Amino acid sequence: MVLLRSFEAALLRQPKPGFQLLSRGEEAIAVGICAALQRKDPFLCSGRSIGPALARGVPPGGLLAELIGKDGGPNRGRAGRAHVSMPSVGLFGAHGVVGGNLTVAAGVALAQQQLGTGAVALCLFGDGACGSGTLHETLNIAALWRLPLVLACDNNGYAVSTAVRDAIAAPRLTDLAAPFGIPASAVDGTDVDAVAAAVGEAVEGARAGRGPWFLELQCARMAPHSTLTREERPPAEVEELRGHDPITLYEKRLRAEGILSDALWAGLMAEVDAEVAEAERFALAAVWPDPEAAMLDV
Ligand SMILES: Cc1ncc(C[n+]2csc(CCOP(=O)(O)OP(=O)(O)O)c2C)c(N)n1
Ligand SMILES: [Mg+2]
Repeated sequence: MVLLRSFEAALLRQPKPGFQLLSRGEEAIAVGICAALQRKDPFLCSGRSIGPALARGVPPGGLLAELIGKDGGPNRGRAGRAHVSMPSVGLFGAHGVVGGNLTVAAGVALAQQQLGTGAVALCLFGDGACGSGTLHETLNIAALWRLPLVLACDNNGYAVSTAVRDAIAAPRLTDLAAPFGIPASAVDGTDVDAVAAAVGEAVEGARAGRGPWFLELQCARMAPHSTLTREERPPAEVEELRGHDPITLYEKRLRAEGILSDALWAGLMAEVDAEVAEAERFALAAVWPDPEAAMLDV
């Protein structure tokens, strides 16, 4: 989680950081999910992909290069955060279209079922996708065919500046899974252990053939919607969100439990600083893509 936070700070230091959707405040979701997945489990995420991509194992240097448009990224700088993918580490893509990853994830899950890989697909999408037809189509077909699919909704309360309560008629997002008979649970998405436990239960249930599961991961976005969006939420509300910082909460808990000492914390910070510095060196040294190659693989 500290690596994710520090990586994003390094990204913002770049001369042209680009149009980015940061994972600040949502690190426990990315890390908790990826801790519960096996390497063979395909993971799809939304355009808020930086934390999820790092947590899944995309090398920080390559990801930074990708985000600033360098040839050294896993997609040679042509995908950016909206479409970054790296199947070799199990990242079956970020998806820039809200709700667009859900039907793709159903297909990926169907492939696992038909090929008998024993893998479970996990699709991470935002609350903004909950009003989208693709969620309801995916819930239906996943339930009907008992697909090995976990649908994990990152509920940070907003789609840009539209609050969930102004966009979704269901009182609780977990209600959306009920008509299809899909088990659903709401989880504190600022608690990395709670996320890992809930995702682990859902993934292992799907792996055992019990079909899909819907998870609502409740969290707080600690930055404006994007690096190019001004903060539109009420100042008092934004101030209150500081109390939901998943890193601070976990640090406090680990200290209280006697697991984390000052020395261990300092060591972790030094490790992360070195990893991020190395990522910056890699990304800065990477070459720009050849303009001739712009339309390749499109
Ligand atoms: C179909 C579609 N409509 C609009 C957009 C523009 N857009 C990008 S992100 C976003 C908000 C998404 O909200 P949510 O799903 O809650 O994810 P969050 O940004 O909160 O992580 C919107 C409307 C888009 N990418 N795709
Ligand atoms: Mg949202």
